[in-house]
Amino acid sequence: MEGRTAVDDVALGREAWSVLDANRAGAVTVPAPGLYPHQWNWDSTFVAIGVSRCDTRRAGTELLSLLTGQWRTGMVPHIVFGRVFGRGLADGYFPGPAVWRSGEHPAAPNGVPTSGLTQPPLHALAVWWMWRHAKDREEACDLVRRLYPMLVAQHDYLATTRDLGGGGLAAIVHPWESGMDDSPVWDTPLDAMAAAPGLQEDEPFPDRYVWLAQRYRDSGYDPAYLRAEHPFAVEDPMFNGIWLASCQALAELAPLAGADPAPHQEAAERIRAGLLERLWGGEAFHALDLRSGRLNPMCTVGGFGPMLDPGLPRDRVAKLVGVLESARFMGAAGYPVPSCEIRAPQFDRSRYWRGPSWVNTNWLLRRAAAVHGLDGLARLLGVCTLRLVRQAGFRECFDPFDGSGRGSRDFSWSAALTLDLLA
Ligand code: 2M8
Repeated sequence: MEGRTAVDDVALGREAWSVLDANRAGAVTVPAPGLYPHQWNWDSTFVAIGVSRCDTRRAGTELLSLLTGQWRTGMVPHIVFGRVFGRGLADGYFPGPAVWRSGEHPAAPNGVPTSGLTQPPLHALAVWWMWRHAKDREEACDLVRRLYPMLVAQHDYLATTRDLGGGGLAAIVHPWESGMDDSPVWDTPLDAMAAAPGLQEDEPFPDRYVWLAQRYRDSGYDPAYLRAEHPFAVEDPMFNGIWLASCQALAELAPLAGADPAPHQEAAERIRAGLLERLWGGEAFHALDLRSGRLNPMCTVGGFGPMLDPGLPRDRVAKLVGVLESARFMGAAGYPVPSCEIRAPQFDRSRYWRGPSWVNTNWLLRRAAAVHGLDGLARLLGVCTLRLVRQAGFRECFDPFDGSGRGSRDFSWSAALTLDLLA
């Protein structure tokens, strides 16, 4: 980047490592000890991606420790609770183990309290990233062999229990599962839910979120309940775009584990067909609310997720890039990419997933641009993201107009992905 020197990059890299070390307790790197003092699912995949060029072992232990929370159904929970930073299991974050009650479920791991929801399945792509960039090839191959069956179980769970719409895509059953908790995309299904018995129409966030999680829990985390009754079921383009990319990663990793890549390639094709048939809205991909049967008209950063697929038809890629570069997103933001389109009435430059720019989604879009050979766009996304962290630090998210930091400081995925962007 203009005016920066290799020395500046070395210093930034050192700062990133010191954040990651401060946020680490044993094998686990938490997102931010003050706000999120347990292990979070996709946060750990971003940490693994970021450290993998320098420290294969740390990338592996991060993922292996997350997967100690995997349920026997294959579901990888969105939070794995631990006694870290001198805190108790129930400390520091609500809803904690007493709400999820995973210990009462026969499929949950023994002695490892977890949530009952999942998050975007970036794990196989993270393992592929670790294997692709590892200096110690033997250690990386060994890790792939250990992790492979867990990743297969995770993908099988999504393909069976979560194909609630029957069209080859996985449905999320709670906004927390998207990783983009308060995105305006969830407003409509949440408002529709207000009619459900037991919920007041004016129930505030996060009460509605807890209520929804408790309903699922009270069903015994039952797949049949999810199909027939659960009021929130949405096919999200980012979740499914990430899943598709992870299927492609698993196909490449399968031979290392002595397995056949074909089922993963077929799964990727099924997801691509599902995305194109079900979530394409003419200019971008949109979330499909399975309860109302409607595509959400809102365009958010999640709508670019399917661009992670190198096999996405070129005309769709061109349309997506048109929207991404327009004044709806990058064209009017000093610090891309806003999490919600700027012209939307719900856009809010300082509220988490309702407007601010995030390092993890910028990293995903940079990867998406790279797989389509859009080198200029990929470079721009990398440069702009590094400018954000240089100016404001490793914040959780950033104002897309002036680049000022929002949310937690010294946030793990912002530090980890900076390491990857500097490489
Ligand atoms: C945020 O989500 C948690 C619930 O999972 C919360 O708001 O309390 C999101 O940004 C999510 O993507 C992230 O994984 C989590 C921890 O960083 O925080």
